[in-house]
Amino acid sequence: MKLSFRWYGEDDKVTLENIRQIPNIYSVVTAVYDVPVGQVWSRESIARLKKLTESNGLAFEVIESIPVHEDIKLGKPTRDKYIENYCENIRRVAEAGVRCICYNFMPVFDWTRTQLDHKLPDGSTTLVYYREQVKKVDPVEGDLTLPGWDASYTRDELRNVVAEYKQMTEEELWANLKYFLERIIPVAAECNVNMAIHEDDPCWSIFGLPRIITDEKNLDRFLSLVDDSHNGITLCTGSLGCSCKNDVVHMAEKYAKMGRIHFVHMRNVKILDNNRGFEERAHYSPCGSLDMYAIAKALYDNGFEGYIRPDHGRMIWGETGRSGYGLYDRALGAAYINGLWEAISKSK
Ligand SMILES: [Mn+2]
Repeated sequence: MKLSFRWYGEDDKVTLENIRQIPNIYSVVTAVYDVPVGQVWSRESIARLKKLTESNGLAFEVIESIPVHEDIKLGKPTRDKYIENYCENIRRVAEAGVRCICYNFMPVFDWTRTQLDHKLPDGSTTLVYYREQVKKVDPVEGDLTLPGWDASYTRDELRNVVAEYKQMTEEELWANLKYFLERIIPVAAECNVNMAIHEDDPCWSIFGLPRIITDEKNLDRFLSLVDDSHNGITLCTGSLGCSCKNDVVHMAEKYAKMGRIHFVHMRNVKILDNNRGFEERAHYSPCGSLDMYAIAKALYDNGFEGYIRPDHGRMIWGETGRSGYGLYDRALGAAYINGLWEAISKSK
């Protein structure tokens, strides 16, 4: 595995100098943040990221993410222009040495949590999703909002785009995803870049909007839409693992064996009793509901050689900053992943 770490660019409080001191670190995971969704990234911005990264001894091989414009997900007539831009971005980052691109196909809301700083008994704070609180939120009629919502929408724009999705069936979203993949995967293949879709987070429908990258059955369907190794997945253990219906160890084994996992997000979640939701927890298996050792072993045993990054961390030791993306707890996660991987490989 190639250990990697997300970096939000030059505005990130977590610096490349911090990241390079994590043992065994190989690549950063980053993106161009200075252009709106759907536009072509400038070669200058890409080159600058590459230069900064490499001058700190880190590889520039993973992009997270090139976001997919809503018109593509909605299947609007304007989608072709945005898909063309998307293909151009694949070409440009590939020219700069990028080998893996993470993206998602979630309507409007991307990841959803009800609180970003829930205090755990040890005094650390973490992201949580409590179903009771989500039920109270109506993104169209209500006034309540949830943290993490795309601030680039005004209230009215949000109402409109949500209303458009409410008309859409899951089958239509599948058709739009297929249309997108049929156009981008040949470009990715030509550029030798692996596309790695991220599962929906959480992996169920919210606010009545369709969500499809949610479970094994749907991942099978996704991979068959364009049956090419460049059409693969980001196995996000926390996104899949917040539903007890998903057997993440089995999925790691199955999709690694197929050679379709290109990127792994490792994090642990605690599923709460009585369908109350979940809390993000420290990476160490006993802190949550997932068996991180078994997941790492399933990847190792099935020949996984791609990128792994510690996913969200808690805020610990008084750190403040971007929720889920502080330095300390993610670095603990990275060290834990190293430990698991070393132990597994040496036991062979
Ligand atoms: Mn993730």
